Amino acid sequence: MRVDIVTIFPEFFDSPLGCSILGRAQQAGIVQVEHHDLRDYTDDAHRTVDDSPYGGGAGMVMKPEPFFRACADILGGEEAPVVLLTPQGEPFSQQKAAQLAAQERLVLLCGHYEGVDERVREALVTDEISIGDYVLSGGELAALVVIDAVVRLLPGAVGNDQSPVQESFGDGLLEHPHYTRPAEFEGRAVPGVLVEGNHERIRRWRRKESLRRTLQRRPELVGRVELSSEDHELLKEIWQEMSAGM
Ligand code: 6GU
Repeated sequence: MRVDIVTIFPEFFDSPLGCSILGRAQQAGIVQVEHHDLRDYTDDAHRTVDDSPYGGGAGMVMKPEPFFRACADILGGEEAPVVLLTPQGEPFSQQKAAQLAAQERLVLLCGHYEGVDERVREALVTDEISIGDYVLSGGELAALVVIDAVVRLLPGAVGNDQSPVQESFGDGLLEHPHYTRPAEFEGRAVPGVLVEGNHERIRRWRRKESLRRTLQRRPELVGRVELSSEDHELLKEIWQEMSAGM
């Protein structure tokens, strides 16, 4: 996969793209991430990327021409999703990450100031993404979040090919609790079922704790997953334990 980022802060990306899974995935040739300085696509001596809004008011609006030139240069007639990172976008999700991970190329446009000229949205952008209901000073951090979530789904990016599906949201539920050695730490013991080594009991315990955690922290997610008959049994047990104050 190839990802092109268009930004007014290209330096922003050097360090995060160099470490961890993102760094290794690039080294391994699984993904190529390039960033482009939007100011390189201006045509005035001041390299102007913004201007005052038509109709007046506070704040500045990002000009359309540099974005159009940047995309024409980057894509050279090729088709690819062009994603604008903006708080007005569709809420980012694991499902959206999986959809983007299936693409050969992605172009990410980082918005700033009060916004981006609407014609960029109309004629250039195919997808608008927000990473949550809070305001960031620019789309750069959001672009990094999207890239991280997408790249780790690419085959070979995460050491164990199974782990991306097993974890939280891969199956729509939050993860069960995890433990490692020691078996007892400061008076807190690891649940016996995990130590005993009965794999069927361990599987059932994990599923139940995954359901319990999701029910407690993100109840709205439980309604969105397909529940098996075992899940219904486990939910009944959890409900009875909760009623009994356990
Ligand atoms: Cl994508 N951009 C900005 N500026 N703020 C945000 C965001 C994006 N997602 C959440 N807040």
